[in-house]
Amino acid sequence: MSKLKRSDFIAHHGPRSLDLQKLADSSAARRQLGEAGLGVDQLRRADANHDDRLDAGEAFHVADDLDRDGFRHSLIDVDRAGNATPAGRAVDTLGLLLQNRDLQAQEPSATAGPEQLKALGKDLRDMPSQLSGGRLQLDPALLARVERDFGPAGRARLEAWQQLTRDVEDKSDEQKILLVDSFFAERVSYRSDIEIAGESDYWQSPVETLASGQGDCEDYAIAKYATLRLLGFPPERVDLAVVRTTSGQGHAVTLADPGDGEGPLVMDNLAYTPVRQHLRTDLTPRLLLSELGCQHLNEDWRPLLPFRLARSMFRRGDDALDRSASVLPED
Ligand SMILES: [Ca+2]
Ligand SMILES: [Ca+2]
Repeated sequence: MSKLKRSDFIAHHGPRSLDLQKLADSSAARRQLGEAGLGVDQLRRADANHDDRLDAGEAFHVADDLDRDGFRHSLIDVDRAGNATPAGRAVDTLGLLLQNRDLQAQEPSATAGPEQLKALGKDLRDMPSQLSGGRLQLDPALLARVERDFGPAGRARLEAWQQLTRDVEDKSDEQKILLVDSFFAERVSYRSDIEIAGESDYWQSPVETLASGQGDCEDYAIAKYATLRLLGFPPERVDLAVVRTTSGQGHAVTLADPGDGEGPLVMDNLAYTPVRQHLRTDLTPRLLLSELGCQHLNEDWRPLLPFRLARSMFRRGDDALDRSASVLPED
């Protein structure tokens, strides 16, 4: 991990050009800011304060891992003591995300409503996919159903997902994590559960999320979890994590361990790119969920009990994993 001043950042990354007016005019941005408990004015102040602090050498970008592309992981700013600064985090996790990724997400399929979505979820078991050597092959009946109910864009997203499992075959586990994260950022638009499913909390399977092109935090998290599982990550190295943000909002992310001894990466739809768990001091962990079960955590990400509880202890997540079973490996 290295600390970098703004001049270093610009040298590698080009000047930041956060267009706050574009953010203010974007309904997708307003939803994201609302979920994070931030107004556009707060973002504007945070952005100015953040630049002042960078100029004064009071804050630094953290580069978790510099590579040839530079700053792949640079996301969170820290103060001199190495603590993440709320201003820098607000700007970088929301601003860069909104400008560079979420606003470019493909248009969702608006034709289908909650009824079609939930009917698809219920019927997934009858349309099992095939997995061979980490390659996903979806049931032709499923693709036809999605095209009928959600339009050609829904089918195209599912076919792109199949293709992803072929395209990343030769990549390292860390590269797979980064590519899976950006795959869903580029194809899924943020929508609240009420808008998508007509319920206050509905956890989608990855097929539902890609068919509709819509989801909220846990839907991104489940889709990334399932994709890494079918790419061969064992359940010991990937988890869904339910957390709280600094504004007290419930939130869900995926934890994925690339197996290099540096700890898991946090895949977060509100963040620009995955960073190591130890850098996400803004998140207060609550529980982990995977096919292995459910585990309550203390504030240091340590389990409260020495064993996992049954998945069914966390009903909504368990139900979504059940609906995802047709695209999960059977190991
Ligand atoms: Ca939700
Ligand atoms: Ca949801």
